[in-house]
Amino acid sequence: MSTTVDLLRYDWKLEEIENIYNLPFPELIYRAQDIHRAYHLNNEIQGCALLSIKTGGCPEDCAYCPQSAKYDTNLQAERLMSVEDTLAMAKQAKEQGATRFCMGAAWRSAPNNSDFTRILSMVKGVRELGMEACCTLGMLTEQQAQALAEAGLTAYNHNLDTSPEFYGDIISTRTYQDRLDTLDRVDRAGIAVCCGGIIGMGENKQDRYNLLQQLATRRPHPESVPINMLVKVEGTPLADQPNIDSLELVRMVATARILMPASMVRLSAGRLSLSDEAQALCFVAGANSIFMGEKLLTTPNPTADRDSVLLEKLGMKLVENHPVNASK
Ligand code: SAM
Ligand code: DTB
Ligand code: SF4
Repeated sequence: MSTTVDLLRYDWKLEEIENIYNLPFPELIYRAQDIHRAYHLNNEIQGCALLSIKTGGCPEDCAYCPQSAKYDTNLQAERLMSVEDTLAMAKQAKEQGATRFCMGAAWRSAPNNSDFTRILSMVKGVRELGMEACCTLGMLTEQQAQALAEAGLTAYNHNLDTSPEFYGDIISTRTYQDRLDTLDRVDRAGIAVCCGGIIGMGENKQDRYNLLQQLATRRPHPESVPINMLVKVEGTPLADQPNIDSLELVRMVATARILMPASMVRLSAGRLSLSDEAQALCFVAGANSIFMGEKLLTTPNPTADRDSVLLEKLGMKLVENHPVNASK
């Protein structure tokens, strides 16, 4: 794919992003689909499974997150899962058709103790199952990123979530620069970056363009870009946010696809509140990955059965063997 990869751009201007996002809908979808077809098999979706390996009790104050210890969300905090239980879940996910297994921990930053060694064993075990392994553990040091790379980690998820300008309204316990620093360490360790954001937190459109610019001017582009729609959880400061129009989500997906042609665009949290039609539009707009299984980290998600009915109706299928694509 060297010729198409050569066409990737890293100098997107805000005005260009705004113009793409606001194109007449048919034109936007046409352009996104055109680019999607040049870089991906447009009838295939990658299935990723998500497991919360360490739940709740997080010291951060992310306003959207049910796992923050600052909010009373009725969530039972749990210690780090065992390697054995984690790998049993990975095996099950593989049987359901997932090719990537994502392990999430409610940490501000990855610890430097036996828990981290356990994570390395989990990563090795997932890779031995023939799956891609992804982790999201909070901030990482250079050494931790290196150790994860050596254990065979495929990708590290670390979201920028929103624009630099709006970030302080959502999280006060860390800075945007903290996030960028970890992303750079992940890049330098040679691990693929999975980085995206959330819409529906009360951000304005400018914040969405700014987030997209942050992502699309990274070199290389993130290997995968999760687009989450806020899952409103009682007890969090964002519990009463108004619903967003699903067509805004489609615009966000389409714009991400146009700006970052080779990346996987993952239709992430929030699918349970989307109609089949809205999900289908997201796929047409270039989303080519989903989280499978009845639970995200702590909130519900469509079941694998329900997704297979949807994909069947759309004449689409899960990717059988997804090699991490080169987005450099
Ligand atoms: N603690 C680590 C961190 O924040 O990087 C990893 C886990 S954290 C739960 C992973 C991502 O989940 C967040 O960056 C955010 O984008 C997403 N997320 C968390 N709660 C969400 C919600 N209620 N709705 C949508 N996305 C959410
Ligand atoms: C991402 O962007 N979304 C996933 C994954 N990366 C780790 C997490 C969504 C979490 C939704 C809220 C919950 O289930 O706790
Ligand atoms: Fe903690 Fe991550 Fe949730 Fe923020 S998003 S409160 S860092 S688990």
